[in-house]
Amino acid sequence: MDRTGDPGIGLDDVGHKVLVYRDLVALDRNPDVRGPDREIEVHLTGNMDRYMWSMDGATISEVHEPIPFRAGERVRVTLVNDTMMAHPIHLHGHLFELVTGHGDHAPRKHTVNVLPGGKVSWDVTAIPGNWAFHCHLFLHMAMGMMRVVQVRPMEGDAA
Ligand SMILES: [Cu+2]
Repeated sequence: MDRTGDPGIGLDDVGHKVLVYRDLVALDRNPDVRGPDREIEVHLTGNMDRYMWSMDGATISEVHEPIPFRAGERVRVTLVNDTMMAHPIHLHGHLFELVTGHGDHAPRKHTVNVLPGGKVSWDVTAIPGNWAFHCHLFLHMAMGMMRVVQVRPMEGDAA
């Protein structure tokens, strides 16, 4: 479920106000306010007992295909955390807009923490290149919670 209104782990009963993702609002209007052209869902997966971490049930070493985007397209990415740990997920080369109800002043992030059992959606405008997309807990990344997002030019665009 959407947990962007929940305090982080250990901050439930601290006796003072805790800011949550939904409190964030961009100071400036977002540079790209188009709705998404398409949507993808990525599950954050793993096995706590064996300390195995993956995306969509497979590690980076088991998946040789990148996640394909087209340059300039607007993609809604929904991260679904199927594990019992929080994962701060980072996409290189981009700022994305969290879908937390702030319209054209959505907060812009390059990393978003996804709470256990939580899901987070964001919209991103794809920039050409091969971009690392991974959990920012180094051991999780090293164990395989990582992909490459490959952004290719649109058909017909000059190379
Ligand atoms: Cu992680």
